[in-house]
Amino acid sequence: MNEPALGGMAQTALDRAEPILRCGNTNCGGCGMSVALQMLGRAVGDRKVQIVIPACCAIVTAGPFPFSAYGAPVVSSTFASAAALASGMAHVARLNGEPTRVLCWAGDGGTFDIGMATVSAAAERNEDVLYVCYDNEIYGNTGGQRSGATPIGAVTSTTPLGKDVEKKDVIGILAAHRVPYLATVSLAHPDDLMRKMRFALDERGFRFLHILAPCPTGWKSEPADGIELVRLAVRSGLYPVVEVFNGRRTVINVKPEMSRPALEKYVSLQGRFKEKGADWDAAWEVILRNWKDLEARVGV
Ligand SMILES: Cc1ncc(C[n+]2csc(CCOP(=O)(O)OP(=O)(O)O)c2C)c(N)n1
Ligand code: SF4
Repeated sequence: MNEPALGGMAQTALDRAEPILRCGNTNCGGCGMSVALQMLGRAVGDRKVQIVIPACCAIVTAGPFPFSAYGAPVVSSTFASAAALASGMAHVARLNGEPTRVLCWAGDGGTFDIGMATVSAAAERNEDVLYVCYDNEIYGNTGGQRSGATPIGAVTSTTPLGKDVEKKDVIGILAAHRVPYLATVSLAHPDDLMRKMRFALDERGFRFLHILAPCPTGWKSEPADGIELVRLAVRSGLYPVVEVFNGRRTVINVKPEMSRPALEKYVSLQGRFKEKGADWDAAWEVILRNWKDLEARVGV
């Protein structure tokens, strides 16, 4: 069976018996997390995986027992304990001599905020876990409250006038733990995405992937615009596509155009920035400052 065409990505045989995300799931149309799960299934291929999912949209995706929308074993965890649970499962797999790779698949609320203590602890101990955060920049599953990942200016159900503090630098936080591998992943750059997912699946120790995951429901955007939104976020410089090895060596994988019109289009395609009217100068300043920090890390 051949994979359907996927952007510019080379077509390869689908060697996994069934996708990680099966059809018939309940995710909203145009959900970026769904796209990311489909890509994960392709990256996993015939590797054996176990997935820990804390409270978030992705655990609702699993559906009611005895049915599941997942084509891999999934353990549902509390918000705060996903990384701790996955650490234990990875040790059991190692002690049993199994080749199983253990993953966490968590939202930004469960990563940037409520799960951060166990993420930090697992990263510090360098547990053999791949932690993936799909970041829809809100607590999507419970009505779209703001999280530490919500960008400044975005209207959420708890920031009706727009959030007034900046998004947390989760890559900086994880880099400070000196984990073997961490990367940001763009759904609009499938070759880079697939390479990173496969590398992260096979690498040992704590690995962290961050995926910007458009959420039409929370972002008040058209379901069909999700990938274009990610492309605009990358082009504008808002979403740097990078990887960091051992917390020290940072590589920029996609050179952005640093395009202010791309930022303006990114914002105008979403309803969540409309409340206050966008402060273009402030938004642009944040992007330029973040890039200066990033280039200092890279040593440019
Ligand atoms: C300790 C705790 N507080 C609150 C909740 C309710 N809750 C379940 S899912 C969720 C939102 C999760 O947000 P996020 O991690 O960003 O994932 P998303 O829903 O956006 O996919 C909340 C607040 C909970 N299950 N446990
Ligand atoms: S609320 Fe957002 S993240 Fe959750 S299933 Fe819907 S589109 Fe996906």
